[in-house]
Amino acid sequence: MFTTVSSTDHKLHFPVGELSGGQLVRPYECPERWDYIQQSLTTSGHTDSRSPDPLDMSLVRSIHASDYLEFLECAWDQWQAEGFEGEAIPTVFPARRMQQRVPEHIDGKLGFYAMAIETAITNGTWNAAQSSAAVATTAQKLVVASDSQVFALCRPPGHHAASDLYGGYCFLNNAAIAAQGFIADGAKRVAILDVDFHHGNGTQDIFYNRSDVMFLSLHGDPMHAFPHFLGYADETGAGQGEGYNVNYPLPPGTKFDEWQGALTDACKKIEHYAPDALVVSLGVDTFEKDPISFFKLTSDDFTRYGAQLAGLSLPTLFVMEGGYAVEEIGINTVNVLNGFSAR
Ligand code: 5XA
Ligand code: ZN
Repeated sequence: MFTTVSSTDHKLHFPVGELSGGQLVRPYECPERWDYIQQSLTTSGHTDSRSPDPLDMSLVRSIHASDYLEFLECAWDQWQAEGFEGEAIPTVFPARRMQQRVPEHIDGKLGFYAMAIETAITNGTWNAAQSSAAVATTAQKLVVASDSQVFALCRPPGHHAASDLYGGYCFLNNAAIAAQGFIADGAKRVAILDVDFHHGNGTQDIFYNRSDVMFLSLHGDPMHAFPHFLGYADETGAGQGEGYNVNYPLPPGTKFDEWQGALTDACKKIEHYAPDALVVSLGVDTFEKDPISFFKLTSDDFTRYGAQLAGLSLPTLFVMEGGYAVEEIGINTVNVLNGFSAR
């Protein structure tokens, strides 16, 4: 049985608008996602749950730049101080051949720190982001303490957040902070396996020059899928990190057999790396009915790959990322956990 760490503070972040397909729509990343997952956990017997401990900001600072953290903390107040009445979204960016300076005006700051514009900042965003990171770090400590099966029900998600970038619904990189927590607690090597449909550009960027954290990601080919500008197979790490970044970009329409082929290869690489702990960035937007993705996994496929991950026999922390087919998000998430614990 899994222990779940979660916090109702996720509800503090509930933007009402997302620019999608040229229209302002209700964000796909909505609070009900959390409710559906909680319900499925309860009905399937994963009833052991707990709230997070206070967030260790020094750990967060070892992953995120201090100017970025200050920006996140103050963005909403600065936005309001300008008299703006809507939600804070960026409209201008430091594109090619422009200055990479942090402007004083909030419009400039938003563009400087954003990697995408679907992600609004609102009144409760900073507190919700901190609670999500606290969920991940508390869960990480539980894995260290008991080697038990732990699920961090993080919301907002984290894998698109780089040390100084937000977007793709992410503010603090929960999986990266948890991985750093394992290192701080004595792990020599940690592997992060990202099975969300979207490439975890933030996680890759954070660890790109490091050999103590290996990052492997299965995702929609960025030629055709968000985040478009990172996630290609030729991104293999740099400096000390050369060879410790592995991307598996997969084409539109990918079904489980092909997806599992990539997973099997990733698992072999993880075995060879022999990490002390594994962090799984668990997005279930690989599901065939997901509204913003193009893989074709069925609900049963999630159980299958959960069992395959258990075969690695590693202390494992599951950290929630994306998934927007809200009716099925709970069952698909629980299927991974059930597959993992049944093996
Ligand atoms: O894993 N990332 C996501 O699910 C967010 C994608 C945002 C696309 N605009
Ligand atoms: Zn995703």
